[in-house]
Order: sequence, then structure tokens, then C-alpha cells
Amino acid sequence: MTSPAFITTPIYYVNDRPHIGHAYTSTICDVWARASRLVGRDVFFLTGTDEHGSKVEKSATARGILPQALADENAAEFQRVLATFGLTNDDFIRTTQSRHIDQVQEFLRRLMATGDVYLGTFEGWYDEGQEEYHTENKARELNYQSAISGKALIRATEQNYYFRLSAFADRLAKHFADHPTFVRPTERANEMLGRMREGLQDVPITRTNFSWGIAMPDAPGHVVYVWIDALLNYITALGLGMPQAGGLGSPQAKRAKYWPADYHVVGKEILWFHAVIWPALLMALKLPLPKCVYAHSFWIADGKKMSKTLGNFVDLPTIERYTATYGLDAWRWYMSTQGPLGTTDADFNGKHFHETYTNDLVNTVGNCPSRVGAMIGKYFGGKLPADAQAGGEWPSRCDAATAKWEQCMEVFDLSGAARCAMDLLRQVDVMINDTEPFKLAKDPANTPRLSSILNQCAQTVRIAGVMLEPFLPQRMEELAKAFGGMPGKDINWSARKKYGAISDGHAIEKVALFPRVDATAISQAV
Ligand code: ME8
Repeated sequence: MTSPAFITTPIYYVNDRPHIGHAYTSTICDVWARASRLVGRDVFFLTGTDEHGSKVEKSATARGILPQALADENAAEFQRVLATFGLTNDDFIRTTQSRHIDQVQEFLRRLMATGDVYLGTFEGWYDEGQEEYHTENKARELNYQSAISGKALIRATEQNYYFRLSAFADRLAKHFADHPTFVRPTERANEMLGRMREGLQDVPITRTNFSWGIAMPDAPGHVVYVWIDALLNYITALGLGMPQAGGLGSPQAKRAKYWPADYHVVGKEILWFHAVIWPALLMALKLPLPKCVYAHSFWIADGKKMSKTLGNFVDLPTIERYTATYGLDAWRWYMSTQGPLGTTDADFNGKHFHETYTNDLVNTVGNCPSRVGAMIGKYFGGKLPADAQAGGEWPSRCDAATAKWEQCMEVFDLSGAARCAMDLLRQVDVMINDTEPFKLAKDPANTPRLSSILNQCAQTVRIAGVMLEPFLPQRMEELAKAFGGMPGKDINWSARKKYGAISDGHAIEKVALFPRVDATAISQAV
């Protein structure tokens, strides 16, 4: 499995401060990127900021600064957050960078040349907050109000360049039919298909009523609609539109090997852009389509939609209180195992966070290696005893677990992958409870049996730890050091997942990975 892998987050608007939504999508992409690197894939993990559009222009004007200054300030904040979260993105694209702007213009020239973009007059309803146009039908359905902000939609007439989306209806329907996992979860694909059946309208892709955007080539006064600009980031970051690299989609283009993306991970509210408009644009550009657009649902807080006015917004200071109290790994764990990866929203609440931490991380991931390490310390002087039974059932159990983990990761079932490791640790706990090594240790005649049991426990714990690395990178590094030493950089996945890798007599250290946290600690941390 050495194939290139490409995963993307949405690029975030710079007129907002980073919050749980951004941290969530970025974290789950990071887990997948780490897992894919672990199995030996050549991964490119992309994130960045979406910096153009009237919203940014307005926020900047309100603060009396230039849009670029606002963008610089908030892009820096997003980058700082990525660093403190230890995210392993390979690039951070900003849509105000010239590498992006030049390629967007190149792509638009190309779309003009193919006839997929034309000049026309638009009349319709505009959601200013979302920078999204609606048809009469849709606007009526929305009661002429934004579904997101509740603000009145604006009647707008503009001469604009249009993207001929209507011409792609059949090809899109066929693509959905031929690739049942193109959009996941399936329910979301069906929503998209339903909306497509209502008919596809051409999309205005330039604006003339503001200037903070990429100039439409050869069309003075027109700036590229922020969504078209933003979607193209996924291929400008790979240099697919770099003329000097041989032109569009050329195999010589830098990083071209990463296209098409394995996963565009997005929130459900921006799925239409990614599942319908983006593939049509790619078809028009004669580029391959991403393998999967994964639309997750939303975090809500304490049972309610998060909102700044309700004061239940899980903002950066709140997240930082959690990471300071429970550790970064605990935050990652909660995000990736309890998050809204399916079609229902997930509720963020402190009590649930605490329970998840205690049950999964303290009582299982922390406790099991600590018990095993302590017993090897006590009964065998901290050296791994030999196993005359060659693992018994454990090698096949571990193989089955790692195989299942690989499958789960491939389909972005992060909590399923986490469960593979947790189940192994729980089985180790069951073996310890059933065989009662502390009783066996009382009689030297039991030493061979005790040796086998503890060897099997340690070998299995090591493998569970490897599977947990993408989720809990900090603590699992400690575990790996304590159970067999840290592998060298060049050690490959088949060696890392192989049962029995810790040799007899190797030092096994006692580890304390996840300390118990007082249930009231979060409310006290201000
Ligand atoms: O939409 N729960 O940027 P954005 C989970 N610039 N995830 C959430 C969330 C929540 N409550 N709130 C936000 C944009 N998100 C465009 C994208 S892409 C070419 C352009 C996450 O700053 C989720 O991933 O509004 C959502 O799609 C993204 O933040 C929206 O970020």
C-alpha cells in the first residue's frame, strides 16, 4: 500500500475565529492522514483559509482595516491553532497567495475556452451571509430568509459570468450511480440526488458589486465568486494549474500524483458545493473526480445549536481549557470517537467528555498497559518473559484486529478503527481477570503459564498501541517506548503490526498514560 493519498479539510473563512467545528474537521483529517502514513501511504494532507468575498471585505471595513490585513491576522491564528493541536498538514493554502490566484485565473480562462463559462444576466435571491444564490422556489421554501443567519434574502440582478452547471446533470447523475460511495454517508448522497432531480441551474461565478476577490481574466470589474475561488484550492495547492509545469492536469505538475483526492471532508452545510458544483467544474476541466466527499454533521452543545448569542459556543479558549485539563490526546479521542461523522449531530457536553475520558482512556487504554507493565515488573524484574505457547490465539486475534482496523480506516470509520484497538485491550483485561496472574505468581510451578500470559498481554498491548497512534500520538509514543522501544523511522507497517515483535527479555516499563481527572476540574479551570 504505497499509493499516494490526498485528504483535505474545507478552507476556513478568515472572518471567523477558530472554533470546535474547525478543530473537529481538521482533527479527524489528521487522524486519517496519520493512519495512512502509518500503513505506508505517501500522504498529502491539505488545509488552509478562504480569504476572499464580501463577508471578509465587510468585516474588515467594520474594523477599519484592509481585507488583506484581516486575512493575515486570522490566517495566522488558524495556523497557530494547527500548530498547538499538533496537526500534521503538509501544506496550508491561503486563497490570497499568488500561487492560488494565478492558477484560478488559468482555470477560468480554460473554462471560457471550452464554453462552460458564458456571460449572462442573473436575477434571483442572494444570501449575503452564506454568499449563496437561491432560485425563486428555494427562496420561497426558505421564506425569503437565510437558513443559517435568519436574515432576509436580497433580490439581486447582475450581469455575470455563468458556469453551465445545467449541462452536467446527466453526467453527474451517472457518476453518482456508478460510484455509490462518491458522497458519504449514503443518506447525504440521496439528498444531493433529490436536489439534482429538481433541476440544475447555471451558476453565476463572478460578481461586480465588490472588489475583494480574484479578478476574472479579461473581464474588467468582475471578480470570481468566492466559492469557485475556494473550491479550486484543492487543485491549485497541487499545482495542477501551473502553466510552467506543463499546464492543466499535466503529469509534470508539482504534486500531481496526489490527484484525485481520496477524501474531501466537509460539514453537511457545504456539501452541495462539493458534491455537485465541484465535480461539474472538474468535468468541465477534464480532470478526474475526487474519490469521496465525506459530509459530517454538526457538533451542537448541551443539546442546542451552538451560537454566540446563547453563549454555548465551543470556542478556542474553551477547547484550550479541555486540552489543558485532559491533554491533547484526550481531545483528539473525543473528537474522533464521539463526533458527528454520521448523519446525526453530536452533542458536546462536559460530563460526556469526562465519562469518555475516564472509561476509555483512564480505565482501558491507560490501565491495561499499566497492569501488564506492573506485573512484568513485579514477577519478572521488568523483562519480558518467554511464551512457550507462541501466543496461543493472540496472533490471529491481533491479525484480525489490524485487518479490521485497516478496513475501517480506508472507509473513514474512525470510531470503528478505534474500537478494534479497544476490543483487544478489553480482551487482555478479560484474560487477566480470568487467569488471575497475581494468584498464579504465588506458586513457582505456575511460572511457565504466568510467563506465557504476560508475554501475550504485552505483545497484544503493543499492537493495540500501534493502532491507537493516529488518535493518541503523544501517549502512544510513550507506550511504544515502554513496550519494546520506539521503532526506527524506516520500520514498515507489516513489521509494526506483526505479533511477537517484542523479544524475550526486553525491558517492559510501567507506564502511567492517562491520569484520573477530577470531574469538577473543567468547571474550575477558567
Ligand atoms: O464554509 N460542527 O468555511 P467555514 C462541525 N470557506 N463542524 C463544523 C461546525 C460544527 N458546528 N461548524 C463549522 C466555509 N464546522 C468555506 C469552505 S471549502 C472549499 C470552503 C466545520 O469557515 C465544517 O467542516 O464556515 C464546515 O464545513 C466548516 O467548518 C465550515 O468552515
